[in-house]
Amino acid sequence: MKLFIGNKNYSSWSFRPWIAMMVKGVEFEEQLIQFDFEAGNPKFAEFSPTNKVPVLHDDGVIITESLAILEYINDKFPEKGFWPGDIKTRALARSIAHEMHGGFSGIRNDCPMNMRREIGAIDVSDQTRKDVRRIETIWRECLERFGGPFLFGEFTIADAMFAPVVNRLEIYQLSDEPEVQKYSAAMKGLYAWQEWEKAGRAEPWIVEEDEA
Ligand SMILES: N[C@@H](CCC(=O)N[C@@H](CS)C(=O)NCC(=O)O)C(=O)O
Repeated sequence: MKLFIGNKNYSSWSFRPWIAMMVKGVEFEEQLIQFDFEAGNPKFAEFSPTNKVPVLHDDGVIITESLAILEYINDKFPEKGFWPGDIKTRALARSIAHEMHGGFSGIRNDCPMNMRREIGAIDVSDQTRKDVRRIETIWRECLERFGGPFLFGEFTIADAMFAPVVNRLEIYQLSDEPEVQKYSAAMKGLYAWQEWEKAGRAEPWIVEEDEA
């Protein structure tokens, strides 16, 4: 299996399947293709039908869309617990994973993931403030109900989908809720998180439009 990803400093969608596979111990080859937004990312066309990353190639199948990649990995390794085992809990986990995938346009537009950015607040839109309140509610309810340290106890795809948000809430100082701080500490304590962050910080490339 080969996972094509963008810059670790900025590529929030790439981070999701990458961290899930690392946390669950799935072996894969990784290929990082540097963003070149000015030129329209021409190299992406060589491996990605959507011209976007992440993309997973596995034995003749090409899977685009972060959440579809995660579902494929779950199907391929059902024993690894990518989703909660209980049907109703799994439905909740899928609900919030899909909400992340299809929503939160405010925080996604105003606050790019940026592993090496120094912590500091920026002006954000009302939509972003609404997104942050909703994220706080989701995390608080999940942690209270399932006991942490991750949203459904053990790390699942739901955590992978929210991983870039952990970085955004921290670097733009968007929340001081104690539950957010606790959850962020659990996520940032993962070896996989630390490896991704270290690599992102070491990258020399600057993407101006992602420097908020
Ligand atoms: N909905 C897609 C979004 C993928 C996406 O937008 N990826 C960005 C990088 S994080 C990208 O490849 N951008 C390149 C471009 O738009 O030219 C997913 O879930 O994978």
